[in-house]
Amino acid sequence: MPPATRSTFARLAATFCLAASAVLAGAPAANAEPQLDAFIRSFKPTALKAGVSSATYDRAFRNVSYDSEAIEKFGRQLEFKLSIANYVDTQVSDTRISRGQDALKQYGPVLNRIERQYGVDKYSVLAVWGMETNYGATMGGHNVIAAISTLACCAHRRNDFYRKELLAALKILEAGHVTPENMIGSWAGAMGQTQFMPTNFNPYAADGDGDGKRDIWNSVPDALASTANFLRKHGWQPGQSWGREAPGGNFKPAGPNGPTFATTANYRVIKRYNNADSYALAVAHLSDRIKGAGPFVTPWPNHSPPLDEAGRFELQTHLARLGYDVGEPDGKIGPATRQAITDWQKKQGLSPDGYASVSLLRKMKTSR
Ligand SMILES: [Ca+2]
Repeated sequence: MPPATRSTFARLAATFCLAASAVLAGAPAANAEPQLDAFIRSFKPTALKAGVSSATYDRAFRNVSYDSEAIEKFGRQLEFKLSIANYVDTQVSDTRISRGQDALKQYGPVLNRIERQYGVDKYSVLAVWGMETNYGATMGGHNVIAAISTLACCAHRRNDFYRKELLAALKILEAGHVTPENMIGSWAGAMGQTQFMPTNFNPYAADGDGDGKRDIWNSVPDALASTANFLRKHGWQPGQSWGREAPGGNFKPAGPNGPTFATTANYRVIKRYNNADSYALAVAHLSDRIKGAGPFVTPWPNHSPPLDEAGRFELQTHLARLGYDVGEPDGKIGPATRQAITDWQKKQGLSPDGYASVSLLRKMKTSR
C-alpha cells in the first residue's frame, strides 16, 4: 500500500469496535447493514456528478455487503515495532527470493521491455511486486467497493478520505478496466497486484500488455508496468542502483556496529511506495538477492534470525502451553500469535516487538 495510508493506520489503536467485535465475533453491529445501505443511497448523486453512470453505480454495489473485517482491522491495527533487522530478515526470506527468481524467468521478455520503456531495472520492479503481494499471490481478498464504502460510511474517522477513494474506485469501474467482482484488494482498499489506492490508479497505473485496459488485478504485464511507472514518475533515475552496502555509508539503520549503506536518489523513490526505511531496505535488498547477490556482509548486531516453519509451529505450541490464545498452531505468524508473543515478552520484561526469532523460542522453552 502506498505511504499515506499505511503509516497513518499503523498509529491507530482505537477502542471502537474492539468490544463489539469480541462479543459478536466479527459480526456487524446490529444497525451496520442499514447504515451502509443508507450511505450507498446518499452517495449516488455525488458519484453521478463526478461522471459515474447510474448503471455502473448500481452494478458496483449490487453484491456489496458490510465489510466487518475492514472496520475491525481499521480499529485494531497496532504498531509492532519490529526492528529494521528483524523486518528485513523476515521479509527477504529464501522463499521470496527464489519466487522472485522464478518470476524473472517466467516474465523475462515482459520485464526487459518494461525496463527499456520506463528506465526502472527489472529487479527493483520484481522486488516491489514481491513485497506488496508475494508476486500477485496475496492481494487481500476484499471486494474493494465493499471495503471502502464500509469505511467511508461507518469507520469512526477518515470518512472523507474513503469517500474520495470510493469515487476514484467507481471511476475505474466506469472506465471498464476491471469488473466489480474482480476489483480485489486489502481491507484498507489497496488494490490488486500493485496495492495501489484507487486515487493512485489514474496517475500511475499503466497498460503493459497493450489491450487498452489497465488491469492491475489480472494482468501481470499491467501490474509490472504500473509499478515501474509509479517509480519513474516519482523520480527514479535510470541506470542507477538504489545504493549498496558500504563501510562509511550515509545510512546506518542499526547504529555504528551494523551494516552501513550508501544510498542514492532511487532509495528515496522506493520510499514513495511506503515511507518506511525498513520497507525500502527490504525492497532494495530483495532486488539484489533476486539478481544473485548474497546477504549483507556485516551482520546485524545482536540479531537472532527468524524462525523457520517448524520453529514457528513449535513456538505456537509453547505459547498455547503457557495459556496464550494462538488458535490452532499452523506455523504462520498472524495477528493472534504476534499478540501472544508481545504479551509474553511484556510479562518477561523483554522489549515487546512480536518478533518470532530463534532466540525467542529458546527463551520460551526454558520458561515456566
Ligand atoms: Ca492491459
